[in-house]
Amino acid sequence: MKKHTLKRCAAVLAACTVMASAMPVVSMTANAATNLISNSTFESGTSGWGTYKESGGKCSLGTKDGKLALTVSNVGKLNYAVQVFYDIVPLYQNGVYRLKYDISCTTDRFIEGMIQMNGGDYRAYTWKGISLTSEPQTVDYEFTMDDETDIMAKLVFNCGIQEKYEGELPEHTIFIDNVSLELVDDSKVDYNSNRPYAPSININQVGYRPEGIKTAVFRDVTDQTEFSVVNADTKEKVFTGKLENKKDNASAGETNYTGDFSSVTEAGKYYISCDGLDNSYTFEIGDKVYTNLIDDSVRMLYLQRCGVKVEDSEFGHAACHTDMATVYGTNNKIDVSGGWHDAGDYGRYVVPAAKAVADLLYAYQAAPELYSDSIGIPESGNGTPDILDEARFELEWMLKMQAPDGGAYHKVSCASFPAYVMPTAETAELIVTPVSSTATADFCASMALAAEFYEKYDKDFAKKCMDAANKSWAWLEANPNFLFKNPEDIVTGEYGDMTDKDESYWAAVQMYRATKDEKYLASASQAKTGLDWSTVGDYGNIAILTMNGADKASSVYTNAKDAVIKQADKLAGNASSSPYGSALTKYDWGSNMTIANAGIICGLAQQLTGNDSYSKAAQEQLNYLLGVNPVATCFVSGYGTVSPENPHHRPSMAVGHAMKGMLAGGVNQSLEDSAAKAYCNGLPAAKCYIDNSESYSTNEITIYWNSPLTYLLSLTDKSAGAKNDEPETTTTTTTTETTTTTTTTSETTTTTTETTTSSTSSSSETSTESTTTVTETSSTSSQESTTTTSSQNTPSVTLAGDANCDGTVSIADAVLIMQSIANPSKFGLSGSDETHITAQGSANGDVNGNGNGITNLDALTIQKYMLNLISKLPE
Ligand code: 9MR
Ligand code: 9MR
Ligand code: ZN
Repeated sequence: MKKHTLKRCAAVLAACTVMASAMPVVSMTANAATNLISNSTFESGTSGWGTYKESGGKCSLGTKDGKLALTVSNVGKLNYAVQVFYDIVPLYQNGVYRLKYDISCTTDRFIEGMIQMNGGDYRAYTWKGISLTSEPQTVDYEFTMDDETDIMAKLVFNCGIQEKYEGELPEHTIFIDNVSLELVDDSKVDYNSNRPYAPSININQVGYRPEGIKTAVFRDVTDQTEFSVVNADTKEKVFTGKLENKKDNASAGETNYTGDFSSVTEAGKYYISCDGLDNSYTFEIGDKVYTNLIDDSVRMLYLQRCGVKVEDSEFGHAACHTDMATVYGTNNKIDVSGGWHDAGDYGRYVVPAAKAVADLLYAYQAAPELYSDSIGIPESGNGTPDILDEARFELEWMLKMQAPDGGAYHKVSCASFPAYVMPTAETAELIVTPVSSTATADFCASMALAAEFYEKYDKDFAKKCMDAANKSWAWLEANPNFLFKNPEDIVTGEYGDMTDKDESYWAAVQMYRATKDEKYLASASQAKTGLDWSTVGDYGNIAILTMNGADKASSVYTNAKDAVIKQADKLAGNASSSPYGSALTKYDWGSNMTIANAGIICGLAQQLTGNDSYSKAAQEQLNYLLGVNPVATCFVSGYGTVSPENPHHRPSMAVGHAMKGMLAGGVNQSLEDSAAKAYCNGLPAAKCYIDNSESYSTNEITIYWNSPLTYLLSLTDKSAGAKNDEPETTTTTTTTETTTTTTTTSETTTTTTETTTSSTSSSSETSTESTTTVTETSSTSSQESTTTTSSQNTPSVTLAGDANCDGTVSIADAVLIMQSIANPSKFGLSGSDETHITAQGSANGDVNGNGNGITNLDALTIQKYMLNLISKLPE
């Protein structure tokens, strides 16, 4: 074949096999004939390479004599039961590639080498069967990428069982070296063919309430100064305004202008025009623009129901996950059927469930008239608003998750995530994991809240909830700081935590609200914050601030109010300096929840003060979610012009298109999955989102991302708060304290604001919380003094017994000590991952008085201390 000269173009646009219009523009450098495999000679280890095992396959990966060495001890039951792979190679349609590698094996055997789709039908774009011997052979050939461009393909060697061989292979090692993949001819590549459309004018694609804040965001502006709002039916210009607020927006990598058209209030369909730029997508103004969205955002939860038959023309299914579940580490089987599937997976977890339920109940409380009894669930028409019926479905399951002693089991799921199948096809054993104090406190708070809401509709159920709340409160008092970590053999969602102080605060205030008994407030002297699943203090604040007849002079009320307003000042400040109105300055996994949470805090601040700048910020968060964002996406599936079509959601993936009404996780600057790494590499932080079903870190959906959307839709409605206590007449000043360093997910006390360390991506679920001021200050300062004064290997004790250095002594410290002994590679002193015990922790943990380092006796001593068998540490 005649070679064409390579184009000299340096920067090209990545094409995309999915959803061209919603894909962010990705620029990549396609250097002629460079090796697309970064670690190809294995001089410095296996980095970039990994293994996959299933169906009995067993292997280990390392290097030997400068070669990649895969030792296969069991070929398993499938050709791909053992795989060694290199992830993320870009293949452009019509590109001619040269693939080359040296390969040999200690045993004669057959394997397959290929580059395949990572996901979907895992098709091979190129495939070679190779008979290996101990003599290294060089595989070297060219192929043309005939399929659509795939910039996240995977180079894979299938080393599982091969039909050609009968019987078992002995343990053997496969050596691979000098791997190279080059694009040798791109003359037929059309790098622009799938170029995503990035509109120059961004608006809320669902639309605006007549009285709502309406801001169009412009980019790609050259010399334009004016824009118009055009009636989409009559083409009449109804309003002309100025482009304002020019701003270099570093987080989005663009220069923006905004155009305010809030004064357009007449119902109708419109678009924005601006000479030289494409018109915006069409949007609506009207009183009812969010009616369907409000219904679908709740009905989506119905479609996530587990353990019962679900009726829907597309997503209906028979009852799933109905088997009895095994209590972890025992032979006990219990019935924990029911509840909602958490997300794109089918686990059911108490911690995020509590957030979801609280959002729904408070959403209902904030604007009851928005919630009908006719959204299309089995309970529609029963006289109870459907949002309450739906929340009750989850609460009934949560009740089953309460252990006989009052604690709440942390979660129920299979040991690992299933394939991309409908829920009924996940039939592996269900496992209920141990109780935790975070789950129990969240459970307690939800039940106390529920008791109040269902009293009017079903007294027996309300009583059942209150009894459960009381029992869990008693458990909590006896078992503080009983934190959860996934057991090693369970890899589904962890929802772990570093502290349960914010959960306990919420439970305490909610118990007070339910009982009016001030004894509960003894442990609620400082307000906490957070509407996340890991930080929930603001639910305690909401409990007191929206309580009927709350004593507004009480410290619990004023602390809560101060905490909310302080956060709202910060968030509204961020929003006003962002062209897109975003209250966030950092985008983590689930940032759309954090946006919605920010809107909720601002909405509450508006109710507390009557100050409309908070209401503006709240509405801007809603506008962001529905299209006013740098990726020009309405993040709710099935709404707006461009919305997620390929969510990481197993039912949608199994059916082949997106379920309606689901809020995607959204922008995540940490690139925590292969698709995000491939498509968002090099993009500005606020544009790291990809509508690809493999992108679970940007495009998954969850029950607790939809629920704050629902709450925000309530709080931004003009009816919101109408039935609540009147806002106070004196308007609180909203000057922002410039020293505030809180992030939206961090916990703060009302007296001192704490900076949270922001996490490396994958550990974000456990690291965004800080402990109380007192503890933190003391442990920080003493750690500092340790580094300067004490000898390097034996830090002086900061808190005897505090092996995990979280500022408190609890059973978790004993557990960590035992883990560090039983499993030193993961928890021992020699590693630096967050799972490992630190030198400081080891010093703190040596409490049995013999000073010889941590042993199981130290763990025992801590347990004795927890049980009050000894009165102080060290013993
Ligand atoms: O499908 C899983 C999703 O629900 C989780 O949020 C995500 C992170 O825990 O993991 C997904 O499962 C992936 C797993 O972690 C790694 N192998 C591929 C799985 C499917 O993408
Ligand atoms: O929402 C969770 C996010 O805050 C974490 O960063 C992430 C990684 O631990 O996990 C998310 O929760 C996932 C859960 O573990 C499994 N079900 C899907 C959830 C959403 O992706
Ligand atoms: Zn199920």
